[in-house]
Amino acid sequence: MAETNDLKAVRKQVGKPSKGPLPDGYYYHRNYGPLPEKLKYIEYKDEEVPGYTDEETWKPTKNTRAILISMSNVYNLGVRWIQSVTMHAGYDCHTVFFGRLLANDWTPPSETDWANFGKALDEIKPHVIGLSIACTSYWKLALDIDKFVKEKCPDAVVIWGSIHVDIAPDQCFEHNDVLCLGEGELPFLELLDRIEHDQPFHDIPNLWVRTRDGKEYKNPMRPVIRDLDSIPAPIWDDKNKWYIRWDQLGKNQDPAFKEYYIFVMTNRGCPYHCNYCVNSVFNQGEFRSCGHNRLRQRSVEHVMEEMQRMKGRYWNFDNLQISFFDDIFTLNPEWVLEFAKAYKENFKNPFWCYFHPNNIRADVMDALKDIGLSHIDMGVQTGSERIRLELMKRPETNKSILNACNIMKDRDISMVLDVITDNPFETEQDMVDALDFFLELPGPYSFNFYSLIWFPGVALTQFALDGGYISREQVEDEAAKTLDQFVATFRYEERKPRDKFYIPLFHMASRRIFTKNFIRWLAKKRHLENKPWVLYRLVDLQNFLDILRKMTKIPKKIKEGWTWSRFYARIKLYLLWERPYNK
Ligand code: B12
Ligand code: SF4
Repeated sequence: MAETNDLKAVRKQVGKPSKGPLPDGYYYHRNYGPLPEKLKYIEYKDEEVPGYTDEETWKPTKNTRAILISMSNVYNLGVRWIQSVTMHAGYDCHTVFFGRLLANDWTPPSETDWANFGKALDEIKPHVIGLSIACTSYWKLALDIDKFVKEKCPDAVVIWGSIHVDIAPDQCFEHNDVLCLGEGELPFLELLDRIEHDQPFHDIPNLWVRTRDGKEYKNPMRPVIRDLDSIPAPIWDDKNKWYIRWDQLGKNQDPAFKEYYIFVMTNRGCPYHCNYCVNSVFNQGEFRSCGHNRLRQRSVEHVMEEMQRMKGRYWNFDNLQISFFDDIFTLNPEWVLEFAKAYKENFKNPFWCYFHPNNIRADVMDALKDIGLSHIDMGVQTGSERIRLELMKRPETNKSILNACNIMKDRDISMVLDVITDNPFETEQDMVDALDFFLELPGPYSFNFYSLIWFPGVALTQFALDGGYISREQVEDEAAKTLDQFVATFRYEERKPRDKFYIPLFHMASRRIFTKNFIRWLAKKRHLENKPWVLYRLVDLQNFLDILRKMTKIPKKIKEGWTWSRFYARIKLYLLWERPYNK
């Protein structure tokens, strides 16, 4: 393609049948053409392309330029993976991290931010613009960004991908002509390759394309990448990274390195199908037949290599806590044992990860504890077994949660349990049962309370809509509730008085500062429903005492080798994430 920004010629071709085979010598050839038999996996092989090894010396070898836009998310692993694959293949692919959100703390982009975004687009002059709608809550922002980029770069091909496209493709297709469903690495790469070679792209597997003459192509999906080692790891360096937030424009600077989190993903896929979660969508229909829900585990070496590259990048790396952001970290226990050995040899960072109560093995916990597991985060979502099993379609019983907690308690591993609040299906009896159960669990432990968000596309939302429990305006593309109330906070006025009463009691049940008898006694004082502030102040008192309790552990931590820098990083994390609960 000519070294020009004008893609009209390319666009005109869209819709015409492909003329003959694509040029030879392209590794993606094996992913191209008629779809192979279902679930017969096809892989991209890294060694077949020159590769991206060094940000200082790397130069694009192709003409097509692309931008990926990550909305309010400086981590966006999906986008980092796509950028990594396309830069390995020689494309000048940039990521713009537009805005930033962490737990209930979002401000819309300012006028200066939009102007800075315009400057970035002017400088990059992209042929392809990829918008990652990783969270439905940014739907309205996505539409604004889409309008802005189409005005600024009228000739560029604008493609949308990520979770919201997966769960609401029809809605997205009404607003944009090119969508990518499912994993984006290979379809996006193939799109760039087609544009590079002046080929039409209406028939790329995973893409939905509306051509200029109005024809619609909803192509089937290709099998998922089974061997995750066959694609390069997510990219973490300053090359081609932009950030726009708080009136600042950063060029060739990865904003993640200024943060207090390190995110690593070692696997893809979750075999469960809890009916409020995106994985329930991946567990059915075409997503399922492509293997989207299947566990795919990167090798230990692949993960270690990525982490070694991150080391030295982050300020204060050794003192930062690592978040292994797999849906469930321990799905493959043998892998975890192998990983633990390698981690011990190479890293000293504390870390945490998500666990499922049904996937906890004592020997695995021993190994993880030994290498720095700071806490586990386990989704139980409700203390009511009835709600968990029957409504949320989670498989774990109270007994299996208790068993998992006992394994942690015996090993002195801190536990954080995720619970979803503001569930209109919970009855008074469910709340009573939940409090009993939380008091039964071995304490102290902590809760992350999340307010129930009605994400489109998942069965629970449909059930609530069909039953008239919620209105269409409460569905997240309209409501954007996570921007303010993802982490459940006391200041949420719309919460039912009954939930305002029980949430602080649950909180008290977990920390064990107050006695169980005192909490049970409080639970009988139902008139406090109208004065929940009394309970909130008790939680404040509990938190204060809890901090004092934590401070008594400081000498032990110092003995264990904790530096001031590590304490500082932990305090920052506490302020960033844990405090909003009490805002
Ligand atoms: C890791 C993670 C995070 C991390 C990192 C975010 C990220 N996306 O990487 C952090 C902690 C920052 C985070 C934050 C939040 N998250 Co989150 N997160 C996840 C999690 C567990 C995994 C995402 C992931 O990395 N998957 C692996 C990668 C490879 O897949 P992927 O992101 O889907 O990307 C692939 C494709 O979608 C596609 N693709 C992606 N972008 C693009 C762009 C283009 C152009 C193309 C062509 C393709 C494409 O290609 C990618 C590579 O294959 C998911 C659950 C899940 N299993 O998906 C929830 C999930 C995405 N998060 C969710 C939510 C609600 C949030 C928060 C609102 C929470 C909060 N208030 O803090 C924020 C919102 C952040 C934001 N601004 O988007 C929800 C979103 C639900 C929805 N319908 O919108 C999910 C689905 C969990 C759930 N409840 O079901 N999250
Ligand atoms: S176990 Fe977790 S990640 Fe898996 S489907 Fe359930 S909520 Fe989603």
